[in-house]
Amino acid sequence: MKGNAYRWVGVGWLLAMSGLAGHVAAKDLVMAEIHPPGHIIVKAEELFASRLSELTKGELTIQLKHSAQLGNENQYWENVRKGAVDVVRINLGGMVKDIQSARLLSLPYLFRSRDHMWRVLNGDFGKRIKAEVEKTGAVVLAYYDSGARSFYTTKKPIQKRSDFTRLRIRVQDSPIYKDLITELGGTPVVVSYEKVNDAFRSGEIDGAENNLPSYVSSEHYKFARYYSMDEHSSVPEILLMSKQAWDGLTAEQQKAVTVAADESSVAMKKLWAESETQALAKAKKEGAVILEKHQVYLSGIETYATRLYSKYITSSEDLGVVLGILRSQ
Ligand code: BDP
Repeated sequence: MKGNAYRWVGVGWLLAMSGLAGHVAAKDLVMAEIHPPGHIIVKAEELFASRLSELTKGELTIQLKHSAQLGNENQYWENVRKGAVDVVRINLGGMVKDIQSARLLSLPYLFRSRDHMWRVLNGDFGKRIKAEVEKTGAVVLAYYDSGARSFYTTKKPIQKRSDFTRLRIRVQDSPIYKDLITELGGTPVVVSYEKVNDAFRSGEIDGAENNLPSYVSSEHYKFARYYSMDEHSSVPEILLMSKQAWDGLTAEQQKAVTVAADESSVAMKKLWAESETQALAKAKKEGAVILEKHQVYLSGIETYATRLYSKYITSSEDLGVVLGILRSQ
């Protein structure tokens, strides 16, 4: 009797082990995001997370730390390269100090439309960004839409270049944005995204710039109700995984990560226009004053903004690249 019992325990152990053979330990990947739930970017990330766990049958899950729980985007960019966080979504505008292709992409008035931007990202230029970023220790998973960024101000709308005089405008921590504001005649003030409302409240800034979904989701419209659609830049978002986390995945898991990221980007692209329309409607409903593109005297603004090209295009190769983008259909 006793002998039989031992045999059964032994068989059970063998069965359990055979079930485990070939089984890959589940991993919970930590992902950092500054936006709160409800923002279209977070919706895309939720989709990425659910598809990833579906495709890997629960082997890989994403723990999404939204609303800047893990700090600001500068820290995310640093930490993803160090392997201190597994996945981050940041704006390419924040990578300008380290990545030359991000610098070129941040040049004002480079793209004529979202379609134009996507064609460039899906072509050789997208490959160049990927290669440059991957040299720094992060793996590019996908790009997300970020629409066009425009200026918004507290006291009076921006309609022409001289309206920038004496205005302190919040910018991302990017030399290009700082130079842009200076060229336009204002004073740039670097403030991280999650502190912009405080900066408005304390009077440290008179304006900022962003796309419509972020303008509304961040509630900047409560402080700066004049939104002038000058659409000076279209810098996409980028989804990155640390090289360390990536190398710890099996080839199958890496494939699943790529597929899930790609699907979330495609889905988000479809939802983007709708999210802009909704943000615009909400801004208007809340009393924001929207100046359409034709109400802004763009030629003056553009002339000064595009002076940055001579500073940031530093080689004949890059000149060729930028001219190629400007001329492309
Ligand atoms: C938002 C981007 C975010 C940027 C933020 C900003 O999604 O990545 O950091 O603007 O202006 O639209 O800092």
